[in-house]
Formats: sequence, C-alpha cells, structure tokens
Amino acid sequence: MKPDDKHPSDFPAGPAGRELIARAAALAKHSDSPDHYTRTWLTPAHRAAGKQVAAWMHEAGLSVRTDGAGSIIGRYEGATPGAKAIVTGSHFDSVRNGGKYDGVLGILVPVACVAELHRRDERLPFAVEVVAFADEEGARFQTSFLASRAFLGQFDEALRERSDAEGVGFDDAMRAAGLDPEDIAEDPRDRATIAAYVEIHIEQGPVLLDAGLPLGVVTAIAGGTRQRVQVTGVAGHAGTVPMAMRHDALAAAAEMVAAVETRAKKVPGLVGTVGLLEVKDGTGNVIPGEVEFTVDIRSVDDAVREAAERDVFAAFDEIAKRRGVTVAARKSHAVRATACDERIQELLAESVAAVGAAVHRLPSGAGHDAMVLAEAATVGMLFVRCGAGGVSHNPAETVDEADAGLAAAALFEFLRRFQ
Ligand code: HGY
Ligand code: MN
Ligand code: MN
Repeated sequence: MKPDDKHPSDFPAGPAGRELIARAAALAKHSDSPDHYTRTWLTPAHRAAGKQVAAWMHEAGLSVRTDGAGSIIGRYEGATPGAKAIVTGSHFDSVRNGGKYDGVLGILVPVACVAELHRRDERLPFAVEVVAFADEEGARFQTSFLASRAFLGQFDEALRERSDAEGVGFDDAMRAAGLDPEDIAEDPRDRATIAAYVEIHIEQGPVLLDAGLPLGVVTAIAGGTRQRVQVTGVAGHAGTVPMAMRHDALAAAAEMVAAVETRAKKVPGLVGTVGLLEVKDGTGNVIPGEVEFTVDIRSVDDAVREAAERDVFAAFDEIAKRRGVTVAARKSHAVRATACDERIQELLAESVAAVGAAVHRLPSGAGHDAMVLAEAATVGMLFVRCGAGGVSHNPAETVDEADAGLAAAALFEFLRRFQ
C-alpha cells in the first residue's frame, strides 16, 4: 500500500529505536582505546566494527561488499534489478574520544529501514544503497572525506606519503587491513546510477533540543577549510635569553590562536577553531623554537569564510614579522558550502510530518559526506536531536531512543514516497 497522508506511518518506530540505540552501544565497543571511544581508519577496532555492520546489513537483506577504501556497501535491489539507487549512509570512523552516534546512526537507521522492507518483502521502484563510509573524520591520516571521495572514484595520491601518529605509513595501514593502496578508489561513479543521496545524522548542536523537536530538515551544509600552520622561531635557554631578544614560536602561535577566535567572533555563523597545537621537542626550560597548529574555519557562506581566511592569515604574517619568526601553512582539507536539494528537502519535510513530528529546517555547521556526494547526486540530510545540551565530538554525545526510531520511520516514509 503506497503511503499517503491519510495513512500515517506504520513503521515500527518503538522497537526500531530501542534496537538502534543498542546497536550503537554495541558498535562503540570497537574502539582503538580501552579508555574511551576512538575508532580511526583501518585499525583492528575499525575493521571489527566494519564486520559487525556488514553482518547487520546481511541480516537486513542487503547484498554486501567492501570497497577499496574499506567502506561497507550494502545494496537492496528495487523491483527491477540494476535500477538507479537512493544512496544513503554515513561514516563509522570517529574523532578521538568522540561520541558513539556521530556517523554511526546514519548507517544503522537505513539498515533498519531496509530490514523492514525485506520483512515485508517489499521492493521499491529503485534500489537502496547503504554505505558505511570508512573514513570521514580523517583522524588518523588527516584525510577528511577520504572514503566518500574514493566511493566516487576520487583519490589524492599525495595522501599515500602520510604516516599516522605511531609512524605507520598510509600504504602499510592499508596492506595490514588486507587492502591494496593501488585499488583505493572505485571506478568513477556514473551520476546516472544515483537517484539521490540522503544522509541521516545527529545534529551535533543544540537547535533541535532548544526547539523541543526530534528531527530537522537540513537546508545547507557549511563549507570549511583546515590548515596546518608551522611557526618557526629560535629555541633557546629559558633562563638566559632576555625577553626582548626572544623569537618564541609558542608565544607567537598563542597570539595567532587568539587572532582566529577574535576574527571568527565578528560574523554570526562564522566559526574558527584551533583544535591541535604541538610544540616540537617541547621542554619546560627551553624557549619553543617550532610549533604546529591547525586552523579550521567554516561558514555556510563561502565568501564570508574566504574573507575570514584572508584576514586570519594576514594577521599571522603581521605577528610573525613583529616577532621575528616565520609562518607557513598547508591546506589539509577544503570543501565548499553545499545547498541541500529543494525537492529532497520538501519530501523529507513531508516524511517528518507523516510520522507526526513538526517540521523544522536548519543549516549544518558540521561537515558531512553529503558534501562530497553532492558532486555526483542531489543531496539531502535529516538531523536527529542530540541530548546533553547538543554536545558532540565528546563522549557525552547522546540520542534518545524515541528520536532514533522516529528518524527511521521518517526515512522509511521518504523511501516509499520518493519518485
Ligand atoms: O568536522 C566535521 O564537521 C565532521 O565531524 N567531520
Ligand atoms: Mn564528526
Ligand atoms: Mn559525522
């Protein structure tokens, strides 16, 4: 029976919500660290989590394969085999000491929807592909969106020069996981095979929580750049070099870090973050000679972001000149702001209403694989309310069972309404 507004959703949201939260908890046990939840690309914990996701996909009636980047791809054929697919999914790697729903919920929800279609032996006019992207955060090799780019047949060979914090090389990490670095990228994905890409993701902010709403339709995703900045001064004896004669790399970097925050505060919606700062050979009684830090600048408006980047790096140059240090930067990540497709937004809004939730539209400050898939398909996103003040990239990240179940019901409605 095709759903319409006279037939409210018959998706079993309650049981699905309970199972989604239980599965996210089970998946979080696969962590690189015994002390907190961290799961980086191709580690033993990451591979164990991929195996568990593949098993759940099989159970749900999806045919499963692993691609060259280690992403797990499940496909549920439509009424006519080989039909265009609605691609959905998210990532199953995490930041360090992160939350267990970031990415993962966007894999588990569509698997639950396909399981329900399979239980009803229902086939849609198109296929459904659920993709568990193996590396979105890029926490191990600073390779944001590595897996979604490989899924589309894109890969930057220069990444193979990188090593992780333990000194393990990119190629060695792939071979240890049974993958061949030469095969990492799929053949370029034919745009004609993707009907749309829809990603379910936790909001990672407080907007839905403050509005008292379980779901949100995403209007646009903020673009962003991430740069590694190297400040080089002169190391020296902390006790003997007079203050006026110092070229202290860390004191210069501290001024630069403050400059990022000052500039970002000037424009609503613009954000600037220094997430990592390392003092090379840092020692308590040595004036720091070399410092590296990261700068992450984002906005839903690319012109606003680009102006902020120009100002921030001009400030860095002024600080470096005044202090007699040098500054150099390398861009490790850049993605333009992405507008979500109006038709997909409309259908997501209809689906949210069909499951009895109020419709709320909002932009995404966080980056998502949908930004990469937008190069090959029209994209949309559905946000799920976060608890604990909306915190994310933090072990306190939390999602309510009922909201998770409602997200699955809304996606189920979307899949059955999509033409
Ligand atoms: O950084 C982000 O926005 C995402 O968590 N990768
Ligand atoms: Mn994240
Ligand atoms: Mn994420």
